Amino acid sequence: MNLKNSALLIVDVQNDFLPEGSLAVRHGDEIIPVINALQEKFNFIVATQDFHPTDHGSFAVNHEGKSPGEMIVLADLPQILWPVHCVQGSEGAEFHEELNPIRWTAIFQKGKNPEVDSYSGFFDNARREDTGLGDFLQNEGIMNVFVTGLAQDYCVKFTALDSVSLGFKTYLISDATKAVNLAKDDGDKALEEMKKAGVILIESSAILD
Ligand code: VGL
Ligand code: ZN
Repeated sequence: MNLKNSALLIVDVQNDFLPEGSLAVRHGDEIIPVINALQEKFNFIVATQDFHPTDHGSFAVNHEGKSPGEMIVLADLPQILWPVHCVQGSEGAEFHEELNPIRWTAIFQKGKNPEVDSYSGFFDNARREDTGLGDFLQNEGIMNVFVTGLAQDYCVKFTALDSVSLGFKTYLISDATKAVNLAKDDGDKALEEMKKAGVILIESSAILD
C-alpha cells in the first residue's frame, strides 16, 4: 500500500482504557504490538489523549445517586456516565508504557471542558469546539487517515466518522482497535456504522506485509 500523504492516528491508548484501568477495554493491550509495528511504516503519526478534569460531567461520581452506565443529559445531548478515567495528571491518563511514541508529530488532547464529552479527536460531542486536528492534518497535506486505538465503539468510531466528514480518505485498521462492548455487539455495530459512512476496513497485514 502506498502511504504517501498518509497519517497514522492513534486514539486514546491510555492506561485507564487498558486491562486494569478504570475503564478497561478487554484485550486492549493486544493492539499495542500491532500499533508499534505499524508506526515503522508511517512518517506522520498523531495521537489523541482523553484528558478530563476531575469535575468532568461524564463521570458518574459527579452526579448524585448516579452510577456508571446510566444516562443523563450533558450539553443538550444524551450522555452515558462513565467511571472516573483519564484524569489530567494521573497515571491512568498516560499512554501505555509499551506504546512507542516514535515520530509522533503531535498529541491532541480532548475532554477538557467539564460541560461536554469529547469522543472524537476532531470535535467535542456537541461539535461546538474543534481540537485543531483537522486543520493540522490538512496543512500537512495529509489526505489519508489510518485510525487505530481505543475504544472501537466510542472514540475510535467518532474519530473515524469525523475524519470521513472532513474529506479524508479514512481507513480503520481492524486488528489495531478493540471495543468496550457495554452491550455485547456494540463493537460490530460500530464497524457497520463506520463502513456505511465510507470508512474502509483493512487489517494491519495490508500495510505490514
Ligand atoms: C472513551 C469513553 C469515555 C474512549 C473516552 O476513548 O473510547 N470512551 N471516554
Ligand atoms: Zn473520556
